[in-house]
Amino acid sequence: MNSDNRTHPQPIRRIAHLDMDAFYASVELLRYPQLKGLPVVIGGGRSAVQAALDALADDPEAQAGGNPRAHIPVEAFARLKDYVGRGVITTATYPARQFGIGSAMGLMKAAKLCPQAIQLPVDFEEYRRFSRQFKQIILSIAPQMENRGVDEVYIDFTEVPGGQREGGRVLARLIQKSIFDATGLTCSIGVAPNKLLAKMASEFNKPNGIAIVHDDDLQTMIWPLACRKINGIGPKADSRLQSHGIHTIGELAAKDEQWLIDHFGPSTGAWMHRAAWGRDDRPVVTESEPVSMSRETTFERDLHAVRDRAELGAIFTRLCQQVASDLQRKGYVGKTIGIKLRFDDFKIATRDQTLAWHTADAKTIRDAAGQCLKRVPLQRRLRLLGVRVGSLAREGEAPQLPAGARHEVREAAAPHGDIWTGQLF
Ligand code: TTP
Ligand code: MG
Ligand code: MG
Repeated sequence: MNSDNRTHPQPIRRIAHLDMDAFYASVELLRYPQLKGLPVVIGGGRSAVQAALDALADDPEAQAGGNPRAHIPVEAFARLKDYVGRGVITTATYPARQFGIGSAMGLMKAAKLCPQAIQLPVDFEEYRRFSRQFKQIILSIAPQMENRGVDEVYIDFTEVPGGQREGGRVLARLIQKSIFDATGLTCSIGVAPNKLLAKMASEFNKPNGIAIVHDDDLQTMIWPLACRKINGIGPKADSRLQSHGIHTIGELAAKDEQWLIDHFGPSTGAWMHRAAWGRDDRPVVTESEPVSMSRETTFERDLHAVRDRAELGAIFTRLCQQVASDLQRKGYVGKTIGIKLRFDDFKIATRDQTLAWHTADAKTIRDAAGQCLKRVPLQRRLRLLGVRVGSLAREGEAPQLPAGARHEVREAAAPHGDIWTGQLF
């Protein structure tokens, strides 16, 4: 395949898959550089770190550098051999992996393989922070990016300047270097004609590697791999394929499409055939930052504000809890709390109010939404109730309510938020 764009009226589709190396562990090593090169696993709740940090509180040298954690002696960290409990490993450093340790393994089982490995507890907040940071860097270079979880993304290189040079290697190198320079973290990138092949390619040269796959590399680079390497073929499908003597992607590709359809059904069978031949048209789906999050529900029967007060109140509270948990799960806080009502004549009313601080707290949202509700005339029966939180900011990037303080939810003086418009939702 021609990797140069000049002779083609349409640029060749080049899709990258980027995956961070030993992500949780690598983030931890940034603040514990003394653990570099050692077997380290992340998982289990307990931490020996706090006691060690307390011991350094009066050590001027440790406090001077801005990261006292870097001064904790290696001996002070918890070892796998001392672990008791049912905790599971989220990830392990590459030196730990040499002992056969990996994700999803019980810590006590791992202790048998490598008793001297250092154990650190998970700190999701820290991983999310670095996750946001590396994705921001990618977006500043290549705007067509699809989030695939905390440590990986797809990137459409097709139209990005330099995205076609050396099949994508030049741009991949630039992204790797930019992420490393800004964060100290390494990643691996696969660039291929589509997402399916890019996902496989990003594993080829892990860690800190780049792999380039073109259409005509299918036979040499993809077909020798185990079927499990296809994202979507899990252990169950794999063992069924094995029972038919199909172990590699090449063996899968050699099967008749109809045979696969007969054995795995029309949709899975046809998909397996396409995948084995390296075909995949799925676009890279970019997402913009949400401006608001809302939950609404249509009642099974129309409810009356007074006669069905208890039922309405319970539904209202649940909606607020759901929005709050949506916000918390996705890492957002919001400042404008709004409600939407639909009456039995299908007319819609909305009200909102803006708080002094951002929040993702269910009770605060419930209080503010309750104030909004008081501003709506409620003579008619209700068909629908909705709660919305807008003016969103990333958690940690908006001014937070001082610890211990309570949100002031105002009794709003003048109604604001037009009645009969649904545009807030
Ligand atoms: P992965 O990208 O699968 O693994 P990794 O980044 O640790 O290592 P690799 O270099 O092979 O990519 O997962 C990303 C993070 O997700 C990982 O650091 C920890 C977490 N995770 C779990 O919590 N449980 C799991 O079973 C897996 C696979 C990952
Ligand atoms: Mg990873
Ligand atoms: Mg990953």
